[in-house]
This record gives sequence, structure tokens and C-alpha cells, in this order.
Amino acid sequence: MSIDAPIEALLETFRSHRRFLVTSHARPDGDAIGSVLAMAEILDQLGREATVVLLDEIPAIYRTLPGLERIVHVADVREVEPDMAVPAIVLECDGTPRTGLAGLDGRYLVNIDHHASGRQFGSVNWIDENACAVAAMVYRIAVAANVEIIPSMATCLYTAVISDTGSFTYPSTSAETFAMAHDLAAHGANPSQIARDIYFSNPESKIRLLGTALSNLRTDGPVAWSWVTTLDMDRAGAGAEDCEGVVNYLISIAGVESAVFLRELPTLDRYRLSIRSKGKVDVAQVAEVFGGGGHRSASGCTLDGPLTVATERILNQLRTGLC
Ligand SMILES: [Mn+2]
Repeated sequence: MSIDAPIEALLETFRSHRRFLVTSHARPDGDAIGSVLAMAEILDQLGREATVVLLDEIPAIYRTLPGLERIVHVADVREVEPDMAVPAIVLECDGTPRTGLAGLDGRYLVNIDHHASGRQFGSVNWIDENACAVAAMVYRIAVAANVEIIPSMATCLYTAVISDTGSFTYPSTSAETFAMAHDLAAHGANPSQIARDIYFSNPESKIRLLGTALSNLRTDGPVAWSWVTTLDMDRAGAGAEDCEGVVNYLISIAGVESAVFLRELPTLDRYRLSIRSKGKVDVAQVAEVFGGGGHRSASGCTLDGPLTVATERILNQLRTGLC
């Protein structure tokens, strides 16, 4: 197998340092969590010391992932690694601000990302927007580094891949994705157990909030949208993570080409938007108009309220994107 030049540069970085920070974005998703844990295991096997730092807590559906206990939650990485000569491996981010962490800038930064909105902010950058998940890139590092894919690593990577491909349904899913999934299952990832942990372990609050969100459903031709307010969330006893995936119900409607879900933020009159497309609309571009980012078919951004204004602004962009 030929080794990509960026991977060779990464392996050289791994060889030339003894300790590493490994991190990813705030409000981590399955890809972020699975990828940082697998990355740390690769470093373990290479005889390196890896400290895994994430700003925010782990969503309930990922709390069975092996190795979770090694994740440190701090706001400033200097609390756990004051030595600025220790490099940081930053996964799934278009810049250090995305991590929400202080103490990263000024370090040697290894940037590994698969977003269309990815940026070359690191000392070493590997951005592959065709990768179905950052976990797929971490997997390629594991293969190139000749480390053993052990069951815990396979479980983390498989979890990341099914969550980031919408269970092998997004356009980024390819024969290569299944070849990797095959290899991960062959090395100890348990597909049915992982599916149970992710898809059949929802807190009741999430399903109650989904009911509210779906009762707010609006459609206009090829665009669907919905929202929840902080009051809706309080009534359902729901938190931000209970809003994950709501937008997928909106985009699942026949004839709908793009969909947006707006969640009111606890800070005064601001809304977090999750945007999806079936492929005709590039929602990464749409999100970038408002300072957000993501993929062609899945993206996000934040808009000021009031709700009617935020909704009109995003709908106008989505309609423009359809022309
Ligand atoms: Mn991802």
C-alpha cells in the first residue's frame, strides 16, 4: 500500500515527539469522540504518551465507548500539559477556536480534518473532504503506522464511522467505507452492540423534545424547517444533545431537498442551526454565509434572533441555493 505524503509527515511527527495532546471540537459528536480515542490508542502503541482533552461532556449515547475515562475536560490545555513544546493533534476542526480550548495556539499543531470548510491552520495539515469521517483518516494512519487494530480501537472507529455516515447512507459512503467497516468488525467491533448503544439508548427527554420539534414542522416546496425554544427544552427536560439528529427527520420527507432545525440558545435570542441537504443544495456554502461550516450535505451555523428573522434569513439562502 502506498502511503500518502501527509500521513508520512504525520508519522514523522509521531516519531520525533514523546508526548502529545489529542483533541477535537466542542460539543463533540461520535466522530470526534471515537477518533480522539482511537488516535490516542495509536500513540499508545507507538510508545508515546497521549493526553486526550475535550471541552465538553460526552453525550449519553457514547458513554459506553472504551477508553472514555482517559478524556480530560478542561477549558485550558495548559492545566494538563503546561509544556508548550508538546504538540497537539487537532481532529475535525477548521481552527483551534473550534475546540473551545485555550493553550493550543503556539504549539506544533497537527490538523486532521474531512470538512469542505477545512483550513490549513496547522504545522502539518491533512484535509481529505472525501473521507467519510475523520475516523476513516485515523484508520488509515493506524494502517500506515502498522499498529494493531485492537477491539477497543475498532469499536471507537466503527462508532465514529456509522455516526458520521448516517449508518452508511450519506454520499461519502463508498466501497472503501465498507472495506474499513469489514476490517473493524473483523478486529472486534460489534456492529449490533454499537448500533444498540447509539440508536436504542435515547433518553426519554430526547424523544419528548422530538415530538415538540415535529409538531413545529413547516414545509415550503423543497424546504422543510422546525425549531424548539428554550421553554420547549425545559418542558421536555431536554438539553442541547437531545436536539442531535432532529434535522434528519426533516430531510427524510419525500420531495424535500434541504432542511433546517433551529434551537434557541440559552444566551439571549440566538439560534443554533443544523442544516441538511439531499445533495442538490451545498449546505456547507450556505452555513459559511453565516460564519458556520460543515459538509455539502450536513452543516451548521449560529444566527441572531428573533426566530422569525433567523428563519427568513436561512430559508432565503436555502432557496437561493436551489436555483
Ligand atoms: Mn466528522
